[in-house]
Amino acid sequence: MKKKALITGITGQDGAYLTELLLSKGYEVHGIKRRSSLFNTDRIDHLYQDPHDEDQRLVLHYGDLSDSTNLIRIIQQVQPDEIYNLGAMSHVKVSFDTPEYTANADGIGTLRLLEAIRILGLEKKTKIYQASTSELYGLVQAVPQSETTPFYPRSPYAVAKMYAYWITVNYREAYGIYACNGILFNHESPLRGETFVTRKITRGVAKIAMSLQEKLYLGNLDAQRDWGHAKDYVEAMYLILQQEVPEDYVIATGVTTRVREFVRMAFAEVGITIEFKGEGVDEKGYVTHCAHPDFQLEEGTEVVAVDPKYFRPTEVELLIGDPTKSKTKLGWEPKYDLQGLVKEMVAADVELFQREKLLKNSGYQIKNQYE
Ligand code: NDP
Ligand code: GDR
Repeated sequence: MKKKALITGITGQDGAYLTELLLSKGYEVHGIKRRSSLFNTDRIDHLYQDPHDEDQRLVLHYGDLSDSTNLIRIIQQVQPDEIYNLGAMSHVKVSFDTPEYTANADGIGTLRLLEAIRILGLEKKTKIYQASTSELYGLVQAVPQSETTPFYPRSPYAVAKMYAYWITVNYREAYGIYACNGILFNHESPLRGETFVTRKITRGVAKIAMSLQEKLYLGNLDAQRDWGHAKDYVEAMYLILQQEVPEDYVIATGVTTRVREFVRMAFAEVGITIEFKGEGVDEKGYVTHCAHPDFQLEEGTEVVAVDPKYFRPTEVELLIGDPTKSKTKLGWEPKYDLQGLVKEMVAADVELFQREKLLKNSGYQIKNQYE
């Protein structure tokens, strides 16, 4: 019998990679997508199957984590063996603007799924993975952060995810549901949303190199993150649901890097060396050398500046995970390092903007997009 998985957040970065992985393992994959006024399935369109095909392996359902009746109906219809709850308002800065919605989708949304399992009597059949986050650690209590490090959330997003974390643990203990938290540290890819810092940087670098943008404005350049590749991290999600006993796991690389260093590495990928000068809001990045034959940037050109509008009311300064448990118990090991990740992301954005540049050179108007 084919296993069935239901993925919330299937249209997101992780949803797309996880769908590919589960399809490759022979699963029938069901996903919940939100109605939107524009197409929002860009990341999974390559996996699209004509709904008239007989052997339907990828099925999308309209739904929302804020709608219990919808979730109950979909779960009743699908009868999934595994649910991966990846759906969330996942942007930390935006959660300060939409705190109530974030609590509803990211916190109560998890409760709605767990209750659906209970209401439908699926406690013994359906396993559930909760997309927990290193943001739970927030204000540094100890490093590296492991499964036993205390939480101190620093944003409405992290507080909502803290509720989701504990309600997952509680339903496991109270009702015997196979329910687990993956406490995942930041993971990126060419599919990363454009407003998260790594993708904003790789897009900015590609556009600056191709003279489509002059400057990259960023917030806190000192923040330190433990960045991995989303492809590696969806493997861990899958493994977490394949164990004998349901448990919670930290998924991280164990290496931390400042935002400033990520910027430097991304520019280096297009042959541009930059140097930072100044402090705080006055810090700027200047070109010191441009070695790429196709990109012409003069020495001394200011390409990075700080804009305080990207600062957060409360910041998470340092994240560095301890993946010992996932390595020993799950046998999980990341295949990518940061250098490989940066290389892949910059190459993908250079390719993307080469197409844009071609259009511009042919007289087409290029759209502005707001970050
Ligand atoms: P994305 O922002 O790329 O994707 C989020 C997904 O959730 C999208 O499919 C989005 O739909 C969907 N969604 C948003 N709100 C709702 C809602 N109310 N009901 C149903 N679906 C909704 O996130 P990632 O793929 O990067 O992350 C996946 C999960 O993992 C998230 O829960 C995130 O918080 C968590 N996480 C991510 C980490 C990371 O570094 N990437 C690290 C740790 C945890 P739409 O496409 O329509 O917007
Ligand atoms: P984060 O990711 O908040 O860690 O949440 P993000 O990439 O948004 O920020 C990382 C760090 O970079 C600093 N920063 C900027 N961030 C953004 N977005 N834009 C900027 O211009 C900028 N300049 C500096 C931030 O202040 C921060 O310190 C991500 C999300 O995927 C969450 O859903 C997930 O739970 C965590 O990772 C783990």
